[in-house]
Amino acid sequence: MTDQHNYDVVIVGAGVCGIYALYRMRELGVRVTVLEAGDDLGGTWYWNRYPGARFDSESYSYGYSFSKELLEEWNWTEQFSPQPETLKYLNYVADKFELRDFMQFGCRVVEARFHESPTHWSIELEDGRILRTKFLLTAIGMLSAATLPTIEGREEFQGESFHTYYWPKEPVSLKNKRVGVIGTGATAVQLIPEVAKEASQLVVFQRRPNWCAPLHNARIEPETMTEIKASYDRIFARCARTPGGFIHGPDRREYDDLSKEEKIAFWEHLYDSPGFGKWLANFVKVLLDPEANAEYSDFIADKIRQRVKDPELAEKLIPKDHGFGTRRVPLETHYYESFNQDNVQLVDLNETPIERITRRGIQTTDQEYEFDIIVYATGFDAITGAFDRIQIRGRNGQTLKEKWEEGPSTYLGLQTSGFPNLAILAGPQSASVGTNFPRGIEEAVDWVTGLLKYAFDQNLDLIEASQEAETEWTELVKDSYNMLLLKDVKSWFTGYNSNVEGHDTTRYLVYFGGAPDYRQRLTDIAANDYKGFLFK
Ligand code: NA7
Repeated sequence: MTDQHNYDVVIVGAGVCGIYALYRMRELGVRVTVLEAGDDLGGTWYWNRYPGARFDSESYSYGYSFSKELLEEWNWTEQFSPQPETLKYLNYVADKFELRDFMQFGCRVVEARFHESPTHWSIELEDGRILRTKFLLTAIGMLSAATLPTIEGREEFQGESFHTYYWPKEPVSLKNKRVGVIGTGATAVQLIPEVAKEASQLVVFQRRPNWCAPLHNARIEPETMTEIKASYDRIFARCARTPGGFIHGPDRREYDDLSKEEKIAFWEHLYDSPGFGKWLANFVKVLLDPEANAEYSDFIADKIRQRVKDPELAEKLIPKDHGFGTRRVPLETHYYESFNQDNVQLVDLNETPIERITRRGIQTTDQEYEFDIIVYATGFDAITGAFDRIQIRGRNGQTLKEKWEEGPSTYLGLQTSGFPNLAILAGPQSASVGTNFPRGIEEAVDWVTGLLKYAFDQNLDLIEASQEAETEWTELVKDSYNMLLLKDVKSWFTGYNSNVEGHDTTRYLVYFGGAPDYRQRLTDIAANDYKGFLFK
């Protein structure tokens, strides 16, 4: 084994999280490399190139906060940055901090195996190379394992077809094309209005509608950017106080003390404001209490009815099986208006299910739809999917997939017993996966950096969560769902995915105790000599 293959730390993934983890490891001065399956850095923002892909978080709340110089230099041009600009930003960060030389692209990890005496991980790459590292950090994304529908005949289709995550790098011409889109999640809701502008015919295949609300994107003029730069301290302090790490935090007024008129006036204001406020700046009770939730859902349903001309179609676009905010709320720009266009059609799969994909298009129980392009906006094997795609073997050769078969169990969403020296940055059951992502990952990465420094400083050989601490944390994660209405709704928050075998029961993937609570716990644990971890 040459020195070139030996590291103190290997980071898997060069997305938002991996880039920052590398920055911190470089600061620590350890021998580190990043292994990235893609041909370049960017993760989510490298892969998702579909038209309309952009932040749903305010751009200035999404950038890294660790460098004042970076904050001063970078100019966002839109309130909600589109994918190309975000990718440019991540490249700018990597270049500015000279991180690129420590990244290896086109490196898919197929297996990572823990070895005792001497303690290390061996990492096998698809190209056959084997690397060794003391510590292994995963930054493999929470929505990076795309899932295609298990519909018969997919490979028979003669036109172009792709999952939104793998939207081709080369421009795809939609002009005068007949396009079919399967899915109506946050991705499809961004994509559909863009396709509707170009395609001669767009057919949307909807299984369950979502509660969507307007994004209200706008350009950021240079003077506004100057003001934003002067306010960064306040912006990040605000994000640090809210449960989701966004600038939007819940309205804590007593719901029942307000008149119907007062509530409606507030909701009108939210609906007309940019971003996630309609979901996250709402009254707390809306997400906890069925009646309050129904009132707000009715308000949003009326908005949909006002925006969609055909009343029958409007009803199809209004969710009936879950209330507002109990699944991830897609933010949209003219989504509902797209369905008023003559070239756009909705197929309700509850009425006419898809039977198969054919050579020419999609066959439902009603008819065959012919397409030039089929787009699968069918989502992800969320949060645990990327872990399942690598053979991560801990003590006694057990894989993480086997250990998590019934659902993940972790300590803090950062470590799991039986897999020493593995830090799962922003892993399942962390709060980071439920927050404005960069805010969550900065915290997770900083904390793990502290833990590794502690280990390096004391020449410790091994770090592992105790089984007891893990069991306690996993229970706490389950409890964090208890109060929320979302616990009874099938979504990726609750671990459901109809396209993945076995993902048809509730799995507890997110710590919903809120970012401030999570941060406090991390701080206390570190101050307590990393209570809950075993060291050797
Ligand atoms: P989502 O939110 O998981 O949405 C996937 C969509 O695809 C959703 O509407 C699904 O319907 C639909 N789907 C999935 N499989 C099928 C099959 N087999 N047949 C018909 N329809 C299907 O993924 P997105 O990519 O939109 O968003 C993921 C996250 O990315 C998002 O939350 C943001 O955080 C960014 P269903 O609702 O399951 O009935």
